Amino acid sequence: MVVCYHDRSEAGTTRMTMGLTTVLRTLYTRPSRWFIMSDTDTRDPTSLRTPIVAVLGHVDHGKTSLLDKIRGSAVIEGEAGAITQHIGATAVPLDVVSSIAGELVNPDDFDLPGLLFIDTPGHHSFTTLRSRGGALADIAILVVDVNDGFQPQTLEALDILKRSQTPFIVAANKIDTVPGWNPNEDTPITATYESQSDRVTGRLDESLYQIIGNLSDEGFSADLYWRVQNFQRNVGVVPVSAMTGEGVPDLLAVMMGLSQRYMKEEMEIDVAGPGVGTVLEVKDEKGFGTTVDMVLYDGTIKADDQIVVGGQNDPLVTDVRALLQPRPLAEIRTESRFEKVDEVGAAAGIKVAAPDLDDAMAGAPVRVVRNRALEEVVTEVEAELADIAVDTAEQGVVVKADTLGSLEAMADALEEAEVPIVRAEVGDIAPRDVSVASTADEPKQRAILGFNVDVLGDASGRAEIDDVTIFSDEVIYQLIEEYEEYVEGIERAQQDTILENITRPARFRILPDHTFRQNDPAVVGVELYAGTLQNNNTVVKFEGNDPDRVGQVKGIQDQGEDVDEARAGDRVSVAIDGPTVGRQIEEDDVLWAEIPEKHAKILEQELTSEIPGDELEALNMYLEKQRKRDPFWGK
Ligand SMILES: Nc1nc2c(ncn2[C@@H]2O[C@H](COP(=O)(O)OP(=O)(O)OP(=O)(O)O)[C@@H](O)[C@H]2O)c(=O)[nH]1
Ligand SMILES: [Mg+2]
Repeated sequence: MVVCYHDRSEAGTTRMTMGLTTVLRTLYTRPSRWFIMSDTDTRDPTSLRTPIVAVLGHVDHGKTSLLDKIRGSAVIEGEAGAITQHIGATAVPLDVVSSIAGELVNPDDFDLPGLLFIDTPGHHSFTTLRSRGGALADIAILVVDVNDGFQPQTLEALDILKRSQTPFIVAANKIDTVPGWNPNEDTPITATYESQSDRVTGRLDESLYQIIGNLSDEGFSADLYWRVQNFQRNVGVVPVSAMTGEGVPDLLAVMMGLSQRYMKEEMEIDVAGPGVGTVLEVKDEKGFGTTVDMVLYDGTIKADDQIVVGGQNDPLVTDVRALLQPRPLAEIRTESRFEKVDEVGAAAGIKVAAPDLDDAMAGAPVRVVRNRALEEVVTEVEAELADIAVDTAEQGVVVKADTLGSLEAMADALEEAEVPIVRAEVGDIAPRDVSVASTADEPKQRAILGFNVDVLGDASGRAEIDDVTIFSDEVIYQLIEEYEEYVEGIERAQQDTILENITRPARFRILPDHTFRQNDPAVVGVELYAGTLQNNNTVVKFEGNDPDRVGQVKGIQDQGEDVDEARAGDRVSVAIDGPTVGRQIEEDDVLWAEIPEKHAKILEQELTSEIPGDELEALNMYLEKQRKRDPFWGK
């Protein structure tokens, strides 16, 4: 499926200024199931899996509340039994979607079995949600708080959606918090919108247009969902409240419609085939040891299957000991939170208990072996892992991340920022990472960038001793910005020290009637035309283009005070050891500080932006003279 995101032109401001009410009326005149194509397909619906929907967004913008609301609404509709709570996910079957969405969804129009929502906590990296080199989620909901607007993790989520080409819609949440809002529980947005006062709708519109504008700034053409004709070109924005349920029918209808229309082919799977999935989290579970929470996106997994799981080093081969699902709420009093199941089919969230899972990595592939050669499956897992592997350099920074997916995203972002990586691994920052970082030759590479990971106690002490800087953040671009600022600081300091050790250009003239002493040393009054004259500078005089060394500065006095240097515009007296006034030098002569060729090269190639304009001018004149004699001088 091709998703075009970079068409900014369609979020035209003229359309946006059109009153929402006017627009909403047009929704009524349009068939409510506007996004369904005529469906003459007769494929066996049992071979279609549930689309996986990732719910993303900034911390506290209401992702979990939205899913709770959907579950809660189902209870009210008497459909609670139909909703199954999965590990890390909630499965909502089509008939439940339809009963919540009311007339917006007619189940006869669909053959997809429903939707599987994956909730991603704001502080967690949703980059875990990967599969076979792409996004694990087939489609996503980006939740944005209408009061809070775009926040760092909103931008991060957008970036990941863009990179992975995942289609998405935006849920503009918490519309009930608009001052004066008159709630109409669980109604479609159109109905509740019409019952609000103009003042209230005006304020809501403002927030919504702000969000649409923010999306456009990020390169996504967006509009309120009922105005979007082509969801492959435009991002639909759905105003909702997870608190009152307003707009939730619309949200479900759009998700269902989009999946059916654009994703049906990708949902075709071999239902009974060996399962394929992605590790969401590796967790210690009392009574089960190390378990993995995974999302199965293809085939089935059975309680007696052999599986291959991506590990820190090699693929792990192990036998499933138990498949665990959360117990329904009513049965929570029993000793275990989980109930064992014999088999699950895609798409599903499931906890797998098995021996030897300690080295499993979040974001890594899981494959069921079943009737195939083990070697073949191991090779498949290896190939997937190799696909994610980060290219490392001889020298560079150390990168740690919580999951394979986020490691990959970090590596991409660092490559873009032209920051080389010496080592990239999933896991917390440990002392041995500090050891690796401390071997870097360049100070700016003595750094560890940790995304969503902890710094183990002894690692931070070690880092201080070894002069390694640790950066850690929960937003990738912020992490990289922090590091870039640090590098800039180091480079500035380095240039300052280079500049201290380099001879600066200076051009000056001996003033007439200012010879205070003829020689040993000659003391003359000078005026600096350009640059910085420093004590101990060698002084040259050009005869045509040939520089003649005439002596060395042995003291500078400004109004009777000894100084180390003089700047352009200054008039100072200078003691020059070597020449005699009237022989090697004369009053009115123009003299120069000699710039060693190596220094001239560094100045021209690295420091032109660091030195003052007059000094640059002196440098260029000096270079010009030298290069007339020798075109390669200082190159
Ligand atoms: N008034 C109002 N409050 C809401 C709404 N949605 C969520 N909240 C509140 O916002 C807070 C955060 O909601 P959550 O659902 O936990 O947010 P989240 O996005 O899952 O947060 P993380 O998982 O921490 O990233 C809670 O106090 C909710 O009650 C809404 O539509 N209206
Ligand atoms: Mg949450």
